[in-house]
Amino acid sequence: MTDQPDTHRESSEPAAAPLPRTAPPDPRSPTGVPEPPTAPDARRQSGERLTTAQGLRVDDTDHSLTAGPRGPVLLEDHHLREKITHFDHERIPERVVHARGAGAHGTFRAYGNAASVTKAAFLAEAEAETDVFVRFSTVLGSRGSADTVRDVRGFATKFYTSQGTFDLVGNNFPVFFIQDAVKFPDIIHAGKPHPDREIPQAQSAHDTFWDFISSHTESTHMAMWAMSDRGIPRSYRTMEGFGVHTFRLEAADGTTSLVKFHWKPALGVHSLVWEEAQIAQGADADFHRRDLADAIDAGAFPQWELGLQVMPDTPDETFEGIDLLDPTKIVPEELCPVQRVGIMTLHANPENYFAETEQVAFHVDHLVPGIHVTNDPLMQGRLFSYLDTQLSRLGGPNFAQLPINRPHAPVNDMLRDGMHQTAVHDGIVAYKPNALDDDRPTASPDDGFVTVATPVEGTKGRHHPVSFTDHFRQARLFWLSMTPVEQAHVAQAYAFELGKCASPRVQENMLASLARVDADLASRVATGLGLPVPAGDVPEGVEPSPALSQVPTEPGRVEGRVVGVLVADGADLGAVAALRSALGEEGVVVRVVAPHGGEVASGDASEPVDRTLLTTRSVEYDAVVIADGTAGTPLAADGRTHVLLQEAYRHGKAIAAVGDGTEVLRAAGVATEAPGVHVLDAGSDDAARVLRHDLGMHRAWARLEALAGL
Ligand code: HDE
Repeated sequence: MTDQPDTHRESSEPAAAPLPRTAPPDPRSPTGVPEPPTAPDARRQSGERLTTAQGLRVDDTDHSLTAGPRGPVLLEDHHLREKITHFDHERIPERVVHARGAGAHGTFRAYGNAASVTKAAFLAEAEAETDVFVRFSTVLGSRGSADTVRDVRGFATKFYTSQGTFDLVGNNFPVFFIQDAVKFPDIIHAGKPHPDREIPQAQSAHDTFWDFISSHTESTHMAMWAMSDRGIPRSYRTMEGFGVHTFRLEAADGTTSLVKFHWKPALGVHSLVWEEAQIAQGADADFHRRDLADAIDAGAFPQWELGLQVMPDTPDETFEGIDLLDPTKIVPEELCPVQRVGIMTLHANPENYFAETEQVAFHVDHLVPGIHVTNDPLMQGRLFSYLDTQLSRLGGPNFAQLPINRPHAPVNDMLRDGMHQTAVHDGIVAYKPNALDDDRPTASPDDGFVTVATPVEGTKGRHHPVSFTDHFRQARLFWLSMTPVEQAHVAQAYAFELGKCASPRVQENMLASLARVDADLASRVATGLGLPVPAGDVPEGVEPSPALSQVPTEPGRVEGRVVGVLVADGADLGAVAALRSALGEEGVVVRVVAPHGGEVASGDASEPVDRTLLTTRSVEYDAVVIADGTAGTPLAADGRTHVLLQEAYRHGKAIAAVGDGTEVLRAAGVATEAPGVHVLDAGSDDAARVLRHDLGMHRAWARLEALAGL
């Protein structure tokens, strides 16, 4: 590569030496593979001067070339035509699903304890560090849709390992709606906006979605997850992730196990409440994207531990009666604990959304030695779909050469030419075996990827395995595992979603399904819809899995949580500064909210204002403080203050009123003697302590219970 121009770099400088014309190809050199993405030159434009795409310096980019000051624009203006033509082609097709996403770079560090189950080096070698890129997403909405809609979230991780790229293309639910990939177009057609008016956007609350779910009882379990608080995460940082399918791992000694992948967030698993999610769709449609980027910018790097549920590789591929090839089933953690095998830290935001987050291409079939797929029919269909969709989305077969997709392992692939080829392959040999290049590059029977030898037999046919027919047992398991508040949210979510359906038949069909999960659930939803309560047989002897509940038993970590402090000119600003400093030590962000922008002042003290009553909404805060000295100020009289406090109260958030701030709380009609509402004396420095505790518990659960009438 040394005397050839770097084909990836755009520069104002003249090209380097021309391609050598007479030197014979060196048969021992590797093909001219692109520099790995860590080589900065390959990715950057350079030079101080504006140029055309050909490197020609531009004299003026603000005026088209015209014949005279009032004359027609001339076709010969190459700069104008190039600029507009390129702009006309700036957009690429959005993903057919998971179009809306947010990404981040990071590192995965292995603990080394996975060596007993896999020979994949990035998992097996203690302290091995591997670069990663993660893309979180919603599923149904278009690229510009809101973040906080009720939906499944994608959680796709690209591990740039030394043995090649491994992609774990997972979701924040451990199960899927369907058992066979052949139904994927059907469920997505049903979930996407109705094709006549193209509404509703990014919503499952419509007839076609529930028509599909009610007529596919295998979807009942996953729909329970979607209707639970898991469907509206507080943050990407507070989501679990799941590989969903069972994988087959292979250790260095050849033994195999059946394994499910889990991501466990360091901050715990937390969600929004539904009204909050709805408000955020308008108040800050980029709620999750902003939260992730802000946290990384602030140094509150999100972390997840990677966990494995390891099960014996038996001929029937079941565990405790659960068919491990059925993607609508979980293996409860109480039956098979999740063993932590490494930790991922996201520490850098993408520099360019399009280049990285939009162009990244994940594939379930990007595997490394030691990790194998299974015969889960949903997984098998995915093996086809991802490459196929990327060929059209990214415009040809060479998207693996894009910086974000390039493996960090050396590539020598003998794939040639095609649209957007950026490598300059040298030599004349691109076939195997060959004599002209001493049969290079060589295959690696010793440490290459060898498909694990599993027996295959059977009769051809479109089969319906009996072990895939139990559709309600685990839906009930999920329901029984929820606390009363969480159950209330599930019932309310069904009543909302089905309440948005126009077809009574769809509503009745879905109620009939719910009656086979739990009589109380079906009755609550039917009452909400004003329909008769259906009867149904529920599975017997179902044991709950307490690990599925999100209600914490003790306070967790609070980095990146946001506390809003309501102030006005004349308020006790010393206490605000003290609160910021005390909570800042825990990584909590304190934002000053005032009636006006600029600064608030009190005596000699002043504080910069982060948000005004016009630019903020309660959903931006995990807890709210009303400073002493705010009674009788414009803040206290403003109706938006009242709405903010009422919402914080309804959403179970911690509220601390200091000194005469209590009067503001009362004026808003908020109870001062409820769980998680703290009335503190003027001058008290207790706010940081009580908020630290309450933020760690995420919500005042007892208040939410009372509000739900439980
Ligand atoms: Fe996907 N899925 N999927 N999916 N999926 C795509 O690939 C597909 C499924 C998941 O941030 C597409 O490049 C089929 C399960 C994520 O770029 C497409 C089936 C799980 C992402 C596709 C499934 C997922 C995708 C669209 C049924 C969790 C976003 C764009 C057999 C384990 C990745 C693309 C990103 C994206 C097909 C089911 C997760 C069309 C056919 C189950 C996180 O190829």
